[in-house]
Amino acid sequence: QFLQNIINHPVFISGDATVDFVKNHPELFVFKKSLDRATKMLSFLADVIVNGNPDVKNPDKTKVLSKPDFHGFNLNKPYEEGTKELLTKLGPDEFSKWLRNEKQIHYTDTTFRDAHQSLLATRMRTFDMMKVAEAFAKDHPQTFSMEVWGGATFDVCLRFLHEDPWDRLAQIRKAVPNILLQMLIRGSNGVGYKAYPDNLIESFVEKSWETGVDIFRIFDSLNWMKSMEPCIDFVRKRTGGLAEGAICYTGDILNPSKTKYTLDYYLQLARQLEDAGAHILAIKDMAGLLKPYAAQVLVEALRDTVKLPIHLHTHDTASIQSATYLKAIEAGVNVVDVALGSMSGLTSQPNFNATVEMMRFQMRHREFDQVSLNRHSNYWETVREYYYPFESGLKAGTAEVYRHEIPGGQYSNLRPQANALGLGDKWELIKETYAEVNQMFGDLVKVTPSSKVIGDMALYMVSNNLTAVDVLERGDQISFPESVQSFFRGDLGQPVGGFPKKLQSIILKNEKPFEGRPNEHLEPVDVDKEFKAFQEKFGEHTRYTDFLSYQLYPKVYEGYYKHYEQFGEVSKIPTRLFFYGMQPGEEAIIDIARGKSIVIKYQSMGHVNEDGMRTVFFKLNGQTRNIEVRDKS
Ligand code: 3PY
Ligand code: ZN
Repeated sequence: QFLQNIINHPVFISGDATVDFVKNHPELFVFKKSLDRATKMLSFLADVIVNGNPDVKNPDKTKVLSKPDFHGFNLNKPYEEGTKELLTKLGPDEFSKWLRNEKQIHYTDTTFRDAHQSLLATRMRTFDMMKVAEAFAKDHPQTFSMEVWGGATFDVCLRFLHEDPWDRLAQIRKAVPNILLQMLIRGSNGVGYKAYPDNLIESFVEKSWETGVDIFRIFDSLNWMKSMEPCIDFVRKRTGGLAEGAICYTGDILNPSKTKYTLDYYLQLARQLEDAGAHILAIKDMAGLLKPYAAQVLVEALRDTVKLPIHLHTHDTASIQSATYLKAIEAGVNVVDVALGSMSGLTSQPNFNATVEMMRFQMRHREFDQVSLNRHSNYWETVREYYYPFESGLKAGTAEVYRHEIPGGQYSNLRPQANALGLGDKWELIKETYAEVNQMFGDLVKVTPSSKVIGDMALYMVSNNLTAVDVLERGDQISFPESVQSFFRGDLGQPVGGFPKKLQSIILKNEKPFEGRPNEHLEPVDVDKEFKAFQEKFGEHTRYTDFLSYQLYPKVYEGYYKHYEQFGEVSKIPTRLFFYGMQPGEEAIIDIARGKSIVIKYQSMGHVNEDGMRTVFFKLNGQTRNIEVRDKS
């Protein structure tokens, strides 16, 4: 096989092989088994060449995508100790005390999670992260944490990127051993859109810690303590990590006419989170509604009310959130969430690079190498281009957010959802209706999954030309979206102030709602039995983490598994090729495993035959490979 690889190698054939030929071409050591992997990869590429990536609806054929720039990254330098080592040394309770008393401001970088969830519909691939994860950890060891997992990334990894989210986490952990890694978990809803049995969440938390998560930011989409308490408990009991309890911020505490989500309301929630055992308190401002002066009042009051360190998260949708950070930092906040320059702003987090500069020469400044931050930002600027089909279209900050209150993470998803329903030209009306539905539903805390319920209802009303009056007057003849019925049944818990009763009975018809914990009636998963059944179905090679993915998203996992069987590990394919295929004559070297690469050259594509198939001609490590693909056009 080795000899075959040599004599078929293009460099050898061209007569250009030198004494270093074998040393410089690791692909010569790629043997039969990996050729199977390679064939699967070629099948995927052939499919994208012929049919396009189904996730990219209207690729711009004229678009020129530049190569990412790694200029200046020095991987030979050692890792410096960071917050990860400190947590190991102090343990979670002492770490919490240490953080509370920190004088300099700390930063969490959200580039690997919320930034792309909020700008690019969560599509950022592991491939692009792994190019810079190690460099980031070596260049910025003073970063408090990196948010890299959870939220919508779990679902999107499996469903659209055909990647294993657990592998992503493990790879990042390996590349970032010195900085705390953070995830977002939706309390009893885990990383899904509904409540799961407690023992499943417990096991999920434990495995997440074992795979690499240190900080669990725990929230509930209705600020319901009963959904957050067990999760805080699991982090304390099953991991050595930090439980960060979040209050989701909505409304405006400085608006005297708003009486539901008041300062007192948030202070009481903070006390409850502290009593439940949280190590850190997060203010999760998912829509970017926390204005600068409100932040000052809130942070000062929270510092007086609880002994926990305070971690502030916001979205820059209205474009004034750096002022919010300034006021919050003056008021004593301990950590703020930021994203690297080119992945910041708009529905994402405020700009990391610029926030550091804002604080320079001030008492609470923390030193970061600006040149290095910019270098990392420039890398992402180029890479972001590859994801242009997933951009939300928002071009400037918008104060409209104070009216519709759409969370940043939902904004970039709602628009493609609207387009898919043929409602692209009704975007203004959809945002208006979103605000209207929020009022109809009693002014909710809106964040996944409660925000999805409002979004679903708004899309439903717009596509059916319904107004709020229609819903109230003719609702008994309307069959509402499943997520809306489920919400009014109490499946997501109880909203602040309860459900609007009249609307609830219209939506539920004769069904009786319940008021307990949503997962109270769910049977615990019989893990031994179910894992065995899972392995019988999917094979003994599957892991416990696969089983957890399946438990959370059965259909999505099945889709992922089938894709994997057919196309193998597509996460290794460079992003441009993954989304847009290859051009005739183009050659690519792909690392399919550690130290193993293959050379792929796409040559040409044949005509479609009477069975609707096309042959795609490649060279794989210099040898001709023909792949048959069904033309779906
Ligand atoms: C999520 O739950 O995915 C969020 O990002 C909420 O803000
Ligand atoms: Zn967010």
